Amino acid sequence: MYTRTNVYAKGGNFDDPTLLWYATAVAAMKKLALDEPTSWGFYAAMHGFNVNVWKSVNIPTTPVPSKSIQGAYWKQCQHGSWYFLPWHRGYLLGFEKVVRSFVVAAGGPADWALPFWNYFDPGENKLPPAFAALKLPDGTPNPLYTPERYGPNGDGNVYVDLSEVNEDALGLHYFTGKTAANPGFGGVDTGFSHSGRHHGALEQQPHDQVHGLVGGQQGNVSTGMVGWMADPTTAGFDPIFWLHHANIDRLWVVWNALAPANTDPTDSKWVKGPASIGEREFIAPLPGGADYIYTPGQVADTTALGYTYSELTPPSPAPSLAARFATLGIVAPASLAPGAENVDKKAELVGATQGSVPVAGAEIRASVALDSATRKKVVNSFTAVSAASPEPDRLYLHLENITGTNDATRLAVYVGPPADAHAASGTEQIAGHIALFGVREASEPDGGHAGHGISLVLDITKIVDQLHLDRAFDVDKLSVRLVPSHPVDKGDNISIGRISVYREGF
Ligand SMILES: [Cu+2]
Repeated sequence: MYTRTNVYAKGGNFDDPTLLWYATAVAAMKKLALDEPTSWGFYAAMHGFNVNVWKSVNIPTTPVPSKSIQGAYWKQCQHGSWYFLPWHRGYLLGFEKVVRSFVVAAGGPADWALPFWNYFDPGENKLPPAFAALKLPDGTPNPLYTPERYGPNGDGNVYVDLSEVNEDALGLHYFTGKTAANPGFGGVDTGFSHSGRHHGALEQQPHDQVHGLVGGQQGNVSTGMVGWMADPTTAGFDPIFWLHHANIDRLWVVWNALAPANTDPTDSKWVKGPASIGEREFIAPLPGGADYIYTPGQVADTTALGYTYSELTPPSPAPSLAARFATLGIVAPASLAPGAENVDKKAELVGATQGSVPVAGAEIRASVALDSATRKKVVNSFTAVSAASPEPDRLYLHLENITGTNDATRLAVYVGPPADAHAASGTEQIAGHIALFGVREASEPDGGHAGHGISLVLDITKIVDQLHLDRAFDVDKLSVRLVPSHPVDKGDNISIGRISVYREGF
């Protein structure tokens, strides 16, 4: 049994032999040509490949393997899909075996395992020092360092801004959303989905956000070079990528153990993977020329795969339903079993913007018109709590079909009463942060998804609860304000197809 340990267990620097051996193996993999299946570039290209993008960010693009090899191995990463978690788990497993083989070849430990970076642990949100150092302890260049990593402010100071990330996904009790309102913990039913549309809750937060925060873009306007981590086509080139994904993989294990309802899909399309419906199989090269071909069902249990994590304690629990009832001042009926909340609910559109919302400049404002009959259902749900309808509606803000060319874009999203409402009727609140990881590929008209872009979801139940308490929800529209981390250049062509509000209730 291999144990993946916390990168900060020994300070996150080269006092930790795990990191020194990682650097040794990364250097060896980087020496191999791009068309070697166990090379650094080949493994990164399995996540994504685009000649022009690679050239634009200082990545060598030759020698490429044959078209058939590329077709089988490259551009495999699953995003906007219920395959997001299992595909990346197998990818990490193959990578870890390759790294271990180079560690052992260099005289290192046979039980080497990939560390994880849990940026949520106190004091550990800064890029681990072993990745920021220019030199190894022996004075040679550090293969874990890359200059194409700009951080949240575009100045090379790399850290995960904790105000932009959360682990709220762990509070969901369903892997796949059963309504259109919420894509669930692990994402929605898709086929093979290299750049899919609907990002699952864990994929969106913290996964996408950390990619955007670590990669960032150079300078303080959106025209600077995009950091490798901020774009799926280049992310695998950054040695920290693998530690970020080990943390996401770890959170999947944590989620499975949190509640009996937190089970993986049993649908054979998920269990047997896309190859079972005639699409590409999941495949990773192993040391010595073999391949690891896997299905989601085969990677669902990490113990069976022979590894575990040194840290599997869940973060402090998400606010309970009881807390919501207390805030609203209503009496809860017999408590809902975790998982029951998704069973019989319906999703319904409450309102949407008229047309698309262009995203440019330092601030963007939009107005979501609410349908009065549907809005009344939401209002009524606060007072109609009963055995048949055990919880008031939950509300979700959808940012649908976001298209554009700059994956490093991050936006803070605020929701409040209409701008023209009386000042006393409630105030704007932050709904969350989004990062447009994957937007460029998902916007390409010749991509697998006809250029639909990406769709992200923010749970605004708390905001609507507060508006309801402030008697400010009975309005015909809500205002939405977007604040980009960098002023967005018009040339990035970023646009949100529609901003909408969905209710999910009984
Ligand atoms: Cu990722």
